[in-house]
Amino acid sequence: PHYVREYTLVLLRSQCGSQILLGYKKRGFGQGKWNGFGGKVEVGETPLAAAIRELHEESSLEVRPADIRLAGRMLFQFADETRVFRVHIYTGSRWTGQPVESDEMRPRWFNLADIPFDNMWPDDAYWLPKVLAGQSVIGYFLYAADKVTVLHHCLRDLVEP
Ligand code: 6U4
Ligand code: NA
Ligand code: NA
Repeated sequence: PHYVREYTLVLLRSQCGSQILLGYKKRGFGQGKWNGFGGKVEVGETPLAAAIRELHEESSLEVRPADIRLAGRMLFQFADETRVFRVHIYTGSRWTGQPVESDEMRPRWFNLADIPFDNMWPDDAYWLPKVLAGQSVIGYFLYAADKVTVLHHCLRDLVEP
């Protein structure tokens, strides 16, 4: 049987909008890739609270709940695994503090024209441009066991009531 695990992912935009903050994942799942900041939602925790906590643990930055918005909810699966990743994606452009390297992540600002898609999860190339354009998305990606090949995907605009 398949089981769902809840995760978060935070993508911060510079105030002028021309850059995004990514982290180089130094260990664990997605090691060696650039990604937003995030991790597992803990028992009894809301996805929003988890997103704020993980951003702080991995980058030292602090954001207020009112300063990040839901930008997407995605399901990711691998053909050879029973685990389903349900990832709640948030964006924001207000925070306090300076990004600091952690055990898990090395933060770096990227110009929107220079996002390192070749060193990111391949699904990011599908949905991140939409999120950066201000859309919210909902989608599903099924990867082959190689964790590179996208076998199936479905991506739609998300409208929350
Ligand atoms: P620990 O706490 O060490 O067990 P770990 O297994 O390292 O956790 P963690 O906490 O870094 O995983 O969480 C995985 C992160 O990867 C979350 O921010 C969600 C994100 N993620 C998972 N699948 C993704 C995908 N296909 N595309 C993407 N981000 C993904 O852009
Ligand atoms: Na993490
Ligand atoms: Na984690």
